Amino acid sequence: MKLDEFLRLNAPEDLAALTMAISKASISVWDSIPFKSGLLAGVNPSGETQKAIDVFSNDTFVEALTGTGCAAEIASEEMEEPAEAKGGVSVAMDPLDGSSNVETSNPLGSIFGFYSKRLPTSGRNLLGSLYVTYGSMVTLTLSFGKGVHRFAAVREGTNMNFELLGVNLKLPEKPEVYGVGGPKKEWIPAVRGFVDSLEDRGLRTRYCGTFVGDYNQVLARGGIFAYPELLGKPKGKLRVLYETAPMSFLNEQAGGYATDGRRNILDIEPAALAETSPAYVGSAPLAKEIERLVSS
Ligand code: AFP
Repeated sequence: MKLDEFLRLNAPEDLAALTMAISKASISVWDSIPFKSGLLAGVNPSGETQKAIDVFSNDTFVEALTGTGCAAEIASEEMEEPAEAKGGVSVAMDPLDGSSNVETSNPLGSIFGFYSKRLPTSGRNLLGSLYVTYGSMVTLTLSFGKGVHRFAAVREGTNMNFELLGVNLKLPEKPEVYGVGGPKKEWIPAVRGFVDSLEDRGLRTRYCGTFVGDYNQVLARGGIFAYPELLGKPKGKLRVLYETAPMSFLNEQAGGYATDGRRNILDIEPAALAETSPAYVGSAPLAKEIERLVSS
């Protein structure tokens, strides 16, 4: 089944239009990576160096989302202020997650959260979320609150279309992999102890340095991804609105749980667009275990 048909049957009209626009724009982004990577083009609001591909991805998605008439505003990791539009859904996005993976051709991704309220707001106001992976395949994994479904881009003549790859994805019961970001020597003690115990339980490290790539492995194999609280960085690195809340929404729909170490990530009320939080996302028993360890 093609993405547009699936959306016609399973999604509200506005979310369907936004998702179709993202799917088309994601192919342009993917196509452009070899041509636009590696060129410096400024600094983003968090002070990180922006590459031309970051700027291109941002602009491509903003234009596509605005064109649907369904977005109320579009907030992005790459923009200081949201782009205002005339529709009803607030969209928060990380247009190119893991851009430091470009040169090495490791996986990249894009993350989108569809919120019913003006931003910033809590993940409890998410209507749906999706992420795209640019890896061995271009995949689009989405949830509108009724399970998690995945599509893969396939070529048909001169077009690329997204075809259904899997429905109602669930985290496997037996966890197999874990990936933890940040410098190991800066992990708080609870995280160090937890990771040692994961090793003792036979889980294997899988870490590619892109949230969506690492989470994608957790969804397929069971386990946990974390960008934890660090000794000098209690709020971690990942942004609540653009990254951790949309992924937590989807992870919950796949039967998992996501915490900042003290509470469900979906309960965080971010005060600013770029607010960050530690994130422990994956199989529910493991995420609840690290929450107990961090909060005790
Ligand atoms: P970049 O977009 O700068 O490559 O950062 C990616 C990211 O935000 C997230 O996708 C990764 O999980 C995390 O950073 C990796 O950070 P570390 O390199 O500190 O482990």
